[in-house]
Amino acid sequence: MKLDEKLEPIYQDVLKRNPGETEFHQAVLEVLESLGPVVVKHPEYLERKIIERICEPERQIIFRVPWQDDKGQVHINRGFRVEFNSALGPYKGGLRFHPSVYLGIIKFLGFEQIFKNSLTGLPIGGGKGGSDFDPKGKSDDEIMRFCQSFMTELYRHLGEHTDVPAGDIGVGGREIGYMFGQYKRIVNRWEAGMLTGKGLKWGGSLVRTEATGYGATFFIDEALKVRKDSFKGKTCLVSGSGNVAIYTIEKIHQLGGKCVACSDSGGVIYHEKGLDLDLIKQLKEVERRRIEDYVKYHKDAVYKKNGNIWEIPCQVAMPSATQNEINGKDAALLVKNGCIAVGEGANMPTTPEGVKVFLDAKTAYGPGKAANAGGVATSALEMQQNAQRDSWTFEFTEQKLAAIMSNIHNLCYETSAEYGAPGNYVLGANIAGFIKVADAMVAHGLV
Ligand code: NDP
Ligand code: 2IT
Repeated sequence: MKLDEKLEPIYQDVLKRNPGETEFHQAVLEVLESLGPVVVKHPEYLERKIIERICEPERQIIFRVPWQDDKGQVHINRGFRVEFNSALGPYKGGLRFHPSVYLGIIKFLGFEQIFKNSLTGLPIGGGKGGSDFDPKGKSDDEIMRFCQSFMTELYRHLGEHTDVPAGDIGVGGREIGYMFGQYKRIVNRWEAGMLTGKGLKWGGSLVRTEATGYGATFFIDEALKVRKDSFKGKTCLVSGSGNVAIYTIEKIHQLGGKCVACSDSGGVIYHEKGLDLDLIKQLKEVERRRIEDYVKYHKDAVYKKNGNIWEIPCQVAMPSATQNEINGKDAALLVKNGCIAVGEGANMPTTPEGVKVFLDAKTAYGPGKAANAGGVATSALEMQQNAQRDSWTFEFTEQKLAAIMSNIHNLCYETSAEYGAPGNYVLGANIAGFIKVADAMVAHGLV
């Protein structure tokens, strides 16, 4: 797609100012491609340089994280927090611990987060952080020491009204616990609202663990409803086998679909009669093992080392592992094999070539910033409960999540229709997410 001539120089400037950050470039281009008709309607966004400002993080923090392993060896990692945009609320977004993390990854995630958080309708700005630390194979003590060292620097930038991190790849309940403990110790305050994804016994919210996967499934359920269809009887693929994947599988099964495959960075599990979710939870959440062990318990399942999950025929695909995991070829294969809906639990899991294939095929394609917004939305519900010193029931919180996802779906659908492409959720999400932030920035003056 060609960029609007007024937006092209802005994109060129982003390329020049952020050399080598390819994922960030990709995320910016995808949003700018949708904004052509918006700046025609709203020349004030160009006059006030709103887009240039949105592409420049408000603050970027990079710091050293020294820690000692169980043998006493010293290791040095790099920590990041990119506080991207606070027009709608305190910076909000997860922390990712993965060896592939560098500034370009955190900036793409932080940039996406601005629009995602805007779509939730809740008062949260956009931010993201993390480290190139690799949690794989580390002992519990090593994880704790790393989290403590990470928080010993990051704490000074956080606070319930300033910046509120949560989990992402490699960061779950255990890591949030260690970081909360260290923050509390340093500031000498029990400040529940400074982190989300907390344990249920100390300020966490029911449904936060399930929220991203459940929410992505609710979004696609809404998109299927538009087509007078549902999950009932659908064969589904869910990539990954972490937090988002597990609760996507759970909700799909509750809605009558059948997930036949999941994966991790080592390979793919295919189980034709449907995945055994209790076993996956036991292996991944309780024992922290690899997904290949699944076949030790189910002789009729197959494990394909380095396999490509997208080769398996399905009607619904839910990429829930990482960025750029579906390329143009994978997308074409999915469509050819009868896939009618794609819901992105992961952030930016489809390459630009893949997105084009889905849009051309009129696939019900829910981009990450809309489809996976249930996680951060439920984080905002956790903050609401913390502020009220209250805790809500599972049913009440899940109903709120379902309503939020339905609203996001409808907002994206209506916006896509208003801009002449009904059902193009990429356009709908980018435009609706952007306009709310842009209007707040106009209202706040030149800051
Ligand atoms: P987890 O760490 O719980 O799980 C990640 C899963 O993805 C693992 O199975 C992992 O396999 C796989 N994976 C990670 N990196 C790669 C890679 N480079 N190649 C292949 N597989 C990979 O993370 P989450 O489930 O929390 O996050 C998954 C995705 O969802 C991410 O894109 C994240 O940004 C997004 N997301 C998460 C939210 C949340 O609330 N947690 C909210 C919204 C989006 P392995 O163990 O082999 O590395
Ligand atoms: O990508 C995401 O939205 C997340 N990792 C969740 C962020 C949050 O603050 O709950």
